Amino acid sequence: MTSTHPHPVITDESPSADANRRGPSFEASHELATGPVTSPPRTVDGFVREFLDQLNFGQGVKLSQSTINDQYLALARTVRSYLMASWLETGHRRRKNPTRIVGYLSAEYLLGRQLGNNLLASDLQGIAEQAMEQCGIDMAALRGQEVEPGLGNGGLGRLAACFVDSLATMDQPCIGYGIRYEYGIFRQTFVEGRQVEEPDSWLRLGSPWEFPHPERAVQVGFGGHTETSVDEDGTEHTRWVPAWQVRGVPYHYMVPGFRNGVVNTLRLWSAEANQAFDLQTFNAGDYAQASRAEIFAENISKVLYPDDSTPQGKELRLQQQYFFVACSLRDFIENTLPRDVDLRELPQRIIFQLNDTHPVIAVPELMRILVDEKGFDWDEAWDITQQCFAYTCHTLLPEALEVWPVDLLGRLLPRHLEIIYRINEEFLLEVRDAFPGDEGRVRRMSIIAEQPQRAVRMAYLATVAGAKVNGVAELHSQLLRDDVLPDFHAMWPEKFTNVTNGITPRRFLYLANRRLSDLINETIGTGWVTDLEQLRQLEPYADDADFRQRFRDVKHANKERLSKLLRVRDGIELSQDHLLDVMVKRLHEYKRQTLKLLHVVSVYEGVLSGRTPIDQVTPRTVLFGAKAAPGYHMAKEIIFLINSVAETVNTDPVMDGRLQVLFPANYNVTLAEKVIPAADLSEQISLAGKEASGTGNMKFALNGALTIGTLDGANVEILDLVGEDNFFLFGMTEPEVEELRQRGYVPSSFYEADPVLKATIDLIGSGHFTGGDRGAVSAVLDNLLNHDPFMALAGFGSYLEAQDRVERAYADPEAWSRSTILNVARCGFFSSDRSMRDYLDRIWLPGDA
Ligand code: 26V
Repeated sequence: MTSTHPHPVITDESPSADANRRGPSFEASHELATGPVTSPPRTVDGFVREFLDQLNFGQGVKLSQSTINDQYLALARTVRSYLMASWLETGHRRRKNPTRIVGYLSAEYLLGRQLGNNLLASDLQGIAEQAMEQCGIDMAALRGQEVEPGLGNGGLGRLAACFVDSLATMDQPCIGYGIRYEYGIFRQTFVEGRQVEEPDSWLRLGSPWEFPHPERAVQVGFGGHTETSVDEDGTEHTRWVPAWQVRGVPYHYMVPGFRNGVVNTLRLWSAEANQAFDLQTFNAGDYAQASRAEIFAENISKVLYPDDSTPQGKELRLQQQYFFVACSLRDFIENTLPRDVDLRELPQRIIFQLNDTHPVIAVPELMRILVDEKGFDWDEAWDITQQCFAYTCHTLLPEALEVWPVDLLGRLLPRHLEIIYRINEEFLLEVRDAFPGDEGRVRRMSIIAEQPQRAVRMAYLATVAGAKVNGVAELHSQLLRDDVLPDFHAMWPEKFTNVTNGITPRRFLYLANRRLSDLINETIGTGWVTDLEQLRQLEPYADDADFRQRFRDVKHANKERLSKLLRVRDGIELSQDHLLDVMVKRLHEYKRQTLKLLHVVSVYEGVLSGRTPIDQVTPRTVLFGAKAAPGYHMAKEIIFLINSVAETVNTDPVMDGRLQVLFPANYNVTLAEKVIPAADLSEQISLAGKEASGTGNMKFALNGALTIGTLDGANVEILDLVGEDNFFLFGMTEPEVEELRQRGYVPSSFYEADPVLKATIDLIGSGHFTGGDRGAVSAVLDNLLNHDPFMALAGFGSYLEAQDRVERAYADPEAWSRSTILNVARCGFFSSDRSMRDYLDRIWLPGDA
């Protein structure tokens, strides 16, 4: 290793072997240790008592002296104590009846706030509210005190959070494994229209939902070398001698099922040094060197990488990946499995689901454990390993597929690199066997890329090792088979499957949209909460004028709620009687926020130039929410352009307030829960063939927004279910996109051919939105006119035409309401409960049904 690493410290400072063993004979002989744990009484008085105890004995304050933060922490701990009995009972039940459990391996969990969800799951909302009232406390203020754990970037991390919610609700055993980042996704602010990132110190005011278990810490090695020896039978044995070790401390989080007495566990790992500092070095006066090991270790779980989609090949990121999977495998094999289990039975006990390639280093790690540590021969170990993993791919962008340069990997994990080479060797023999004489294919399929530098292709490793490989929407899975991994599909067609993503109806309908839930409950009962297809029963009500009115009232009230929030949060005024047109998602060129912006500017330009009389403009508010990866220059320029356009359009009297552009900073789960229920129109306008699935699209449809979208990702399936009359479809299909690219796409020809597009771009280029400064927007415009990799200019015409259809439809409130109701009624398929059912049937427990 280079000098960035601490000097080697190999200590075995892990807790004494006994520290994580269960307590002594006490357990066997005392009722108290084995009997059921009882929850506080489920009454308002019982809740108040527990709350005051938590305040007095947990926080050490009296109610009269307590701050809002004290009260929030005490309330959270109160809810926790109600869930505790179920948590312990679930663990106990699972240990008694061992089945194959799901080990969900994900570098990200974008959980969102916990308080509301845990109150909902435990059915304590009513009691808690009355209890707080009795104490004279404003419950809304306490809810507002919680900082959401933003331990993810976007769709992939939020999906993991929805999946663990569904598994608990379905009483399926699952441990979610991940990283307890000290800093989650950055907090976004705007300074003069430009994104500025601030650290997300989510732990600063306390973290009442987590349970640290230092006594269950595990050791993780890094660096060093391997040693090979030959035993008396002539068998070779290899041993990894790491150069240094880091301690992984698990933090447990409750994952409660919806009112079913089940609480699963999310186990997030935090990295610590084995010793705070080297006392001898410290005493010798080299203070910096003395704490090197500590700094190295603690850096590992310090911060979430804020890029989604462009891997930077950074060493720290590989350290994070190995750190959390090494901890998780060790934890499962040594501390979760009963001692007496024969590891040949491992596939009957666990299936590790690889959430994208981030945890794929778990594959050679399991091989290393089985072969080097447990003495299995290679073939048997490989047979076991192949049954223990399945891989989900979440992207279509070639640049998003992770590869690790072999020099980096070999330096950090020398034994793992050897194992990967051997896996590859044997795999390529198989390829040669299946396709004799086809060396081109062998080169294409090799896990090791040779160009531009020798590197391990993690998606290939995952595909070779996994029992199954899945995409996240029908179209995506098809493109995975045809374009991303075609050689692998040719070799193992049965390995490939699809599981369309889903979202949890608990958080994204029940919790986020209480008004709509109440209306639905009143109309069809509450079964939908755990069986979302029951929403179908709403279909006939689309023709009921009274119901439609109530549906509109809900939307109106949700807009009012959002408007209040934005006023306080951002000082923004949201017009109540506008069509609310929303595009919220990570900022990425393929998602085409610029296309949305071109539409906005074209409306404005139409009025400015006199082409459109102002009274013909549909009053509309366009709301953007998006974070850009800090190193993604073009994305940041687009953010600046959106803010510039917003400032000009919002204040130009010529628009008479009919067009508003809002861009509240720091879009996150908490804001999503307020924005989505208020939206009329959902923008899902990625270039076909680029968005793997999308899950925001599902959340909007389920909350009664209509979609304007392309035939991409899960839009295809939404359109299929809701019907063409209830969806604003536009743009090229994926094959049409390919065809245009083949023909040679010249964006400027679209600019020249379409006078509206030309006027729109010219207005931006004139510096109209940037105080006359043409240079300030040139990067975005040059890119559009000369490259436009995601064909925004080619999509402009059909997009504008679709927006016209939107406005005509919106002008008829009854027909619009009918469509929104049908969207809600027909989107039950997108429950993450259904996704989990599909994973169980097709991947985790096939043949079990
Ligand atoms: C990639 C990387 C690359 C290295 C730096 C950190 C990092 C973090 C995340 C990712 C994954 C990007 C892939 C992703 O988020 N895909 C999204 O997954 C959603 C859930 O399946 C899906 O709905 C979105 O369409 C897809 O873009």
